[in-house]
Amino acid sequence: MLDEENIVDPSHPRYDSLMIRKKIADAGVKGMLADSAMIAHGRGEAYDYLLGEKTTPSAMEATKEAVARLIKAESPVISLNGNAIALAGSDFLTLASQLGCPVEINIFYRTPERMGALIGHLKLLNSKLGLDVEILGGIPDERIPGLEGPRGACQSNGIFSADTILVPLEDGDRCEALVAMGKEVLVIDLNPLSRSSRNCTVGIVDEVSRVAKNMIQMMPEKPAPTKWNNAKGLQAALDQIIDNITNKFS
Ligand code: PTJ
Repeated sequence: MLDEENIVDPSHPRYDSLMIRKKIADAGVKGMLADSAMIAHGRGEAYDYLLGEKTTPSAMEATKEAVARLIKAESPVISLNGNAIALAGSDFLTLASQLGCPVEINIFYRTPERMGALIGHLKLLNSKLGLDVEILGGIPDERIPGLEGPRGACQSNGIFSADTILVPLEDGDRCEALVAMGKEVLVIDLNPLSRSSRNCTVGIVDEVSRVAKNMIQMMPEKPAPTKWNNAKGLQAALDQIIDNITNKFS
């Protein structure tokens, strides 16, 4: 394991950010991640920096809307990829347990080795947390129409039949394919300009581990869905970035 914890002092101004990065590095060593995982993470970090590295009011609203839709759903599923599991695996299992829904591992760069490492990691977290959340994805028996190759593989009792899916850090193709299947797609992505953010039902422009924690806290409030305007939420995130960088040095 990388030893940044002993190298970086907690008083370092970027301590939290460096520790989040360490989670990705450690999960990479365990074989859980795609080769490009750190690049994807770096892209997210850059947007997070511009957003102020905290949950904005518009992101909190979008998170609440997503929670409301997950509660109202008949068959919700939390789709998890390598980065989401590395950064917020425990919290997504907790959320799934609150919702009474399964999680499904659905990865872009699918290999048997990575699937084994990710399933093993989630099973370990399940038992550490004393939870019994169903972990799907290991035995795919269906395909997401329009997605070629191993990345289209999914389970009939999970993503394939779900009416509402929470998809953190999704790639644009898969988000579009899930929307085309008629599902409500709730995306967590720090990039408000990404295809996933633009094409989903509710886009949460915030860091995945903060969102997972916020969702867990909101669950007991049982929020009700509204008529969500996704474009308005994304524009608010962009406005926040513009506000944060305008006249910085004048
Ligand atoms: O585990 P796999 O095989 O499914 O692969 C996962 C990655 C993330 C490597 C793969 O899906 C990928 O390459 O994703 P992209 O196309 O780079 O998109 C990742 C998106 O997530 C980007 O828009 C980033 O801004 C965003 N992002 C990165 N880190 C975070 C994030 N959003 C929220 N929280 C983060 N921590």
